[in-house]
Amino acid sequence: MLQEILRNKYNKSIEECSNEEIYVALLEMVKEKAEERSHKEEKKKLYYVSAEFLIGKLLSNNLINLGLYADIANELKEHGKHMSEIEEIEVEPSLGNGGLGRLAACFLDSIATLGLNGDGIGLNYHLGLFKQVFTDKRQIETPNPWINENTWLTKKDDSFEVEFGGFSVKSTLYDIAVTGYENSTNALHLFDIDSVDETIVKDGIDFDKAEVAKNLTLFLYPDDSDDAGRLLRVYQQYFMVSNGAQLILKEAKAKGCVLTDLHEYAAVQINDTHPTMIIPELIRLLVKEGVSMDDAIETVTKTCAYTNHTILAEALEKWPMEFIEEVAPSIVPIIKELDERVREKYDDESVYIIDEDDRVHMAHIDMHYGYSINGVAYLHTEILKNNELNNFYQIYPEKFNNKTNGITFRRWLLHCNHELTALLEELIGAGFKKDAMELEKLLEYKDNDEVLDKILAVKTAKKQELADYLKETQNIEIDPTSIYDIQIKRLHEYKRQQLNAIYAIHKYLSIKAGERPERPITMIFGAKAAPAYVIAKDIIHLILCLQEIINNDPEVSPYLKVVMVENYNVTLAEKLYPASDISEQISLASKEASGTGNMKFMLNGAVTLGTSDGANVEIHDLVGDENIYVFGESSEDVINRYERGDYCSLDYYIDDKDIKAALDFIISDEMLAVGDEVLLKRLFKELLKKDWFMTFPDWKAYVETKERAFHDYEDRHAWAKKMIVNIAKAGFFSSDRTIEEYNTDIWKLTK
Ligand code: 26Q
Repeated sequence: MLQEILRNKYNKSIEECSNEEIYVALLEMVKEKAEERSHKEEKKKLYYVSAEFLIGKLLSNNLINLGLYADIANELKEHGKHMSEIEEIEVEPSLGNGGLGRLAACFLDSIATLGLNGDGIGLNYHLGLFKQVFTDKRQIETPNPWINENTWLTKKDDSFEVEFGGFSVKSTLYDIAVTGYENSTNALHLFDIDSVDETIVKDGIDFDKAEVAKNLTLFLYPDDSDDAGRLLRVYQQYFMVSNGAQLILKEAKAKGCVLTDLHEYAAVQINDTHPTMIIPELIRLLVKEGVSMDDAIETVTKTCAYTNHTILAEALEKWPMEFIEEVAPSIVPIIKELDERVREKYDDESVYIIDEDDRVHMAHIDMHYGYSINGVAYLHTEILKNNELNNFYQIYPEKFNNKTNGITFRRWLLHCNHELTALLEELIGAGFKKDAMELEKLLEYKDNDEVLDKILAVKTAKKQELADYLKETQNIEIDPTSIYDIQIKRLHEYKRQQLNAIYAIHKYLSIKAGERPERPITMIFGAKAAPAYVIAKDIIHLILCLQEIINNDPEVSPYLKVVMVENYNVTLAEKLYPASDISEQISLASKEASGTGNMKFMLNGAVTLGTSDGANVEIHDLVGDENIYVFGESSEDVINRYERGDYCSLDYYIDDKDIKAALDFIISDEMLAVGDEVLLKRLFKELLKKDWFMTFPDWKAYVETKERAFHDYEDRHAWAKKMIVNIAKAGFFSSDRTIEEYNTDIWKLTK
């Protein structure tokens, strides 16, 4: 098949074509095939509106979903080429920060796979999230261009006018096809403007913030941003939702929708508060078309649903009213009207939309003027109901519901782990590819020594592959017979990479003191820090210093290695999950809404070492005590401690000699010889004097539990059994299940 395509396009054989030529030919073919499968429109449509879609590379996934992967891969192989080399040509679009953006991408895959009528709406950031480079053991941010002439983007004819304060712009729409697995094709709509000017970027990711028309869709904002960028973030949000709202109304009208029946034609899922302004914008547009304010509010409330992804108070968006006055003056009267109506009904300032400092609480708009509020894991939703959003739960108990996150098995098993997929197919047939719950059939083999050996062999092969890759790309050598203990996620104090890093110091010191581990350990980190998040960057510096000291110490490096991979992204994740033995999920209990990496590790046969937080709780329930390593305080303990306000990290430093030794090492001569004194001392002080996310109460339990896991690893068959149970029980975390639940409980689309 490929032969013929290349012959027609270039008049060359496979052997004669460069990898780039093959990539371009496959891209074109996939785009055509995807187009052919476009589905017929139903009356009601879901719009998943999100500031982020972290879609990853698309070629192989699309080939899998179109049912073409095996044939193409084989044909390439027959002619001396390899699919992985062709994949290298594609540039990964970095249109997301982390979990929330990747979740949106998994959801699009499942929506199309289930044949649901639903599209994504977002922004076409030209440079996406920054690329991370390590220089002098620090994170440096550089631009990450991803759009070239060979792109998945297809320019469409739709264009809308968006009015900002004082000027307006016209949008251009680009679509990316979303291929469902053996099903229809949906669309990811990404809005853009033609005037964006990439040449205004200077010095890293710094750029001239003055001219909105030139920088509107230039970058994706990191999840914690400096003030200068905040206004532009509001411009981006309003641009996204105004386009989205206009597209939604256009499509509904084309189907004959009477505007007060909008909810029968559209369900709008608001992915965290970033797209919240779509509520006042839809109301504005309906009123402009002659619908009364009362009716417009009622209809929009029946159309929009909100997902909360965080319990960190500082991450809940509150925009100064003056920002909205400058960016989107036409929705200001609507927001004020919405606030007035709340004030008339409730005598409780904490549920008002506009607070006494004239800031607009975006989540409050969603909760009053949407019909559904969901958290992303059981524990998270409980905390929302009983703590963080309790005031709203009192008012609207019927709106609250849980939708435990999920991941697409097409990318996180079929694509990234061909070896495991093949073994599973050999053992339990191919049914799990369509119905993830069929993975449970694997349990039958948990005491079968031959199968246990095969599972271990797959893991070893993937560990070797990662070792080869790291050697080739980052010149780092790791030992595939060591334990791969991996923590990969955005850098944040609540995720507690610092706890893991301090363990590395502790282990280093104990090996120096003569206590060798039973088997060498490779600690792998991957994380980007928001550019303005000082402590997060100091933690990266700490890890990179440890990498240098530990890996170059001949006494220690045979037993312990620390590796921080550069520019952790979806593509790297696809190599890391399959190679992992231990999945570090060590957030401070109550703070990680769900986590989705935890599910990807589990699916690839890693065993979780984690706190009772987010979806870890559900993993624990599914696999049982024997097949997970849980430690640390409960979310209740942590919430109570915050309420008491009596946490004092210094007490732990004084009372625990291991903590003291490890912390002192951060500012030891050895560290200062390789690191920056200012950064290291600042971090030392932070951990001792503040430590807002409470690193130390869980220290003892963490060390003990981790050592127990390392020890258990030595009984290879017992460990392989744990791997099997984890894989077998991962079916619940298929995003197909999550999307079925969204549809049954919230969207109610016909299939
Ligand atoms: C807000 C204002 C200004 C600039 C940026 C932001 C911003 C951007 C991104 C705030 C938050 C985010 C991303 C949040 C996120 O990724 N949350 C994660 O969502 C996952 C999917 O539900 C969960 O699994 C994770 O637990 C949660 O941390």
